[in-house]
Amino acid sequence: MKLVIATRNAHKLEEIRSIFDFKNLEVRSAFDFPEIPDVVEDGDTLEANAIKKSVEIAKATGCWAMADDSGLEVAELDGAPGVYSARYAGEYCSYSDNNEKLLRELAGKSNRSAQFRTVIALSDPEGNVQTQEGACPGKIIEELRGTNGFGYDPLFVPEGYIETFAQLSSEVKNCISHRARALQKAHDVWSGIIGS
Ligand code: ITT
Repeated sequence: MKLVIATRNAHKLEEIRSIFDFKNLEVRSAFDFPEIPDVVEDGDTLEANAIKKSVEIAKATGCWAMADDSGLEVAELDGAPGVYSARYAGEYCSYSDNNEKLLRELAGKSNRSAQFRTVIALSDPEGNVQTQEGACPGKIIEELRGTNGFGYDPLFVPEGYIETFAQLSSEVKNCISHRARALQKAHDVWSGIIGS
């Protein structure tokens, strides 16, 4: 059985492949299907976008497809950037533009609580889809620290740690992260379908 990981984010792909044991599945990613156009992520929720990405890629490739939609939810900002995490500072912004905007929005605020949340969707080639979710609570610090990981990792300190995700090793991040928690649930529930 072939399964496509429906992402064009190389960091995310690496994390998913390190966390999830796909056993003897033939695993591909969206990078292996350059002819398929990017999925437009216009849903209002992480769940809607994860479902859209997995269903569109499953139908276009004729394979099972797994998609991850993730976001950073900051309490003081009423859950922003949330579903808009990738484009927080504008349509073609960089990770560093997003981090600078987040620091500006939180300047002078004492409540720095936040969580990362991931929804994983799994679709069969006909578009029958299921989801699992995981979250990782923590806080946003006042300056960038560390170079590992991607996105908002240099600003996020997970609960129970003093280092940011970008200072922690990938082994630690991949044990405790939002993505790890969603994929652990996915593995428990879907091991009869994929992996196991
Ligand atoms: P695909 O849709 O192709 O999978 P993407 O980068 O657009 O890739 P998302 O929409 O799920 O992925 O992610 C939104 C943004 O949230 C992403 O660009 C990062 O800025 C941030 N993000 C997601 N997961 C993260 C993580 O584990 N650590 C830090 N930032 C993360």
